[in-house]
Amino acid sequence: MITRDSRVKDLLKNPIAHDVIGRLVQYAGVSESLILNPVVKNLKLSAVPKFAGKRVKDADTIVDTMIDLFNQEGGTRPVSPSSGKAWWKEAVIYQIYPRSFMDGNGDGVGDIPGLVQKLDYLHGLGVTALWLSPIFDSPNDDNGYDVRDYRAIMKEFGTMADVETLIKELHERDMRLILDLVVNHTSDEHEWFVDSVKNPDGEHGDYYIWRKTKGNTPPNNWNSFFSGPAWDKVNERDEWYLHLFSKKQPDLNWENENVRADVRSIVGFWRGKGVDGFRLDVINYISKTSLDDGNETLGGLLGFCGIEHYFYGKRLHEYLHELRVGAFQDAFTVGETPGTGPEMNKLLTADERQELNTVFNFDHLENLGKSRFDDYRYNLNHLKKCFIGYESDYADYAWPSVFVENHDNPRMVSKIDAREDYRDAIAKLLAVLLLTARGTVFLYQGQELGAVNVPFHDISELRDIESVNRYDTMISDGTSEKEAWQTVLRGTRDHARTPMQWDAGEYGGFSEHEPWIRVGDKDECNVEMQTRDENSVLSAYRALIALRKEHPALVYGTFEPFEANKEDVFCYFRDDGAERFYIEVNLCARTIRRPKQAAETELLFSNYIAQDDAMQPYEANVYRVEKKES
Ligand code: TEU
Ligand code: CA
Repeated sequence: MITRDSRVKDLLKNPIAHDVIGRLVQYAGVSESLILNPVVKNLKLSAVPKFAGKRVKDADTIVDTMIDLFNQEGGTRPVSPSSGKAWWKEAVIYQIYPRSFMDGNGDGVGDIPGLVQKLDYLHGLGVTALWLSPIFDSPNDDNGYDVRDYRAIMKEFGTMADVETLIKELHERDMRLILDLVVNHTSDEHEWFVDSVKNPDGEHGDYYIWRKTKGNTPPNNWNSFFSGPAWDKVNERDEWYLHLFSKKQPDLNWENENVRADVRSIVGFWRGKGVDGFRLDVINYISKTSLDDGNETLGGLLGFCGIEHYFYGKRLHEYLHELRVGAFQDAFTVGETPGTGPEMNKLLTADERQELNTVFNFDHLENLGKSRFDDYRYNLNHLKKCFIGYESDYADYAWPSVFVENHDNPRMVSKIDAREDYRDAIAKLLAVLLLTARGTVFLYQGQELGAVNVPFHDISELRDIESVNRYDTMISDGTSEKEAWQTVLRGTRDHARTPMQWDAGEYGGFSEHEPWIRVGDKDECNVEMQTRDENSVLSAYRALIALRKEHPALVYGTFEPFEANKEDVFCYFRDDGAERFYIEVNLCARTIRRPKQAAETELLFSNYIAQDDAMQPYEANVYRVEKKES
């Protein structure tokens, strides 16, 4: 038990505290050496506020909130190692943003029949499952992440019959379907919310998080992730409701057991249709420990106020276990869990606890203390450090998910090095790291072509609510148009949301009609071109996926870093006893010395044609290691 009498160094022994400190280093750019400083280490927690002095005026509340958070797992037993094979551990899952994948009916918006036309392409690529960003009926304030009806299909995407066809066609190809379930919040047009507004004492009166206040100030100081306060007032009820995302995305009240029963019934409905798994949107936010004010210092560091009250809420594990036992059962689940750390993730995914199968950790997406809106060049040594963390001991207890792209992030190739000369090598380097990783692999549409960021001209070309709100807020706060635009352009989620580039046609082969969002560099980068080229990024992905499927060592084998302390190279072995592989990657744009490795090897894949003593910029190789006959 941690109390105000505990010392800072005791915190390092508490797994939850350890995670929280890791979060501060990753997201707030707090220096590790500050915490490890001998004077700080020996401070009693009660002395921290005084030590922090006037700079952190609310240090007392941080200390108390954190003590509660750390003690949350006070009596929790450590988890045992996880083992055993499963289809989802071996899966190469391809994420589709349905609005932008393929337009089947020529209205400029992607749809399910369009996707069905492309199943042979996906099967040929070798991916074994598809995750579809939300396809449910929605007013599209956040492109489907605001659900109006969980049992109906978004009109623009097609019909229930189309989805049934998709499931059948996938299963015939031995592929699986994973749906995106958004149940931290609904749309404000969902019938539950409409009824909740009208009938505070009715069946749905308590389905959302409503609070009264005196006057015109919101119930607390929390921020929405899409700018502005996380509360909005409804005059009809004379109350405020919580929305961590847009005001058209009210948060559900999970403390109400009818809400939880309804969510279980939605899961049952889709399992009945043959869906194989679920990606659970911001699932770690569902339990709100309290509605107290967020700590302003923490809020300032993290960019959003209030997170400490819901990113790892008191009842999170209870809700997830209830869902697993009562609804998911053997369906696959991957939780989107922004902000949790490795020890928390072990508790969320350990086999014996029956909560989730795996979670997305985001630490590797940005360098320490950086956000996607910052102006900086990504250093791949950080990715190495994170991947070593995920794939080593952690993976003995909690099966990782590995990915570098999704619909919420600019393209990874652009983040690392925007120079066209290196595009091909970096795209293939990422393919090597993912497809030889110990974890479930997630690819995002277009990644298999080496897609890069889109040179949008101005705010009128962007569609994403996050970008548009952020831009407007910056302008109204007095930022110049130029600076606001450059910031939003760096981080906009729309880089990943432009149409899939099938060929060099006017709209990239995506549609006959002008698409809902502009197209990227389809003349230089498209499926048709890369299919013909055996050295293309697409061909590399195909080869590496096939390699992974052929060799279980690349999935289940041990992960053994080699020369881990050397900067700018990332080398490791994968070994399942039967076979051994060696992976060797140059993480920088310089030619570097090739690390010496004694075993005899056979080269299976390289992103360069010829090899010599030095490693070329971003060179990445996969070798089979000759096993000595014993
Ligand atoms: O994202 C949750 C999330 O925390 C972020 O990655 C988010 O995209 C945002 O940029 C925070 O600054 C999930 C979905 O993946 C995202 O598309 C949705 O907009 C969001 O939840 C709300 O449902
Ligand atoms: Ca369409």
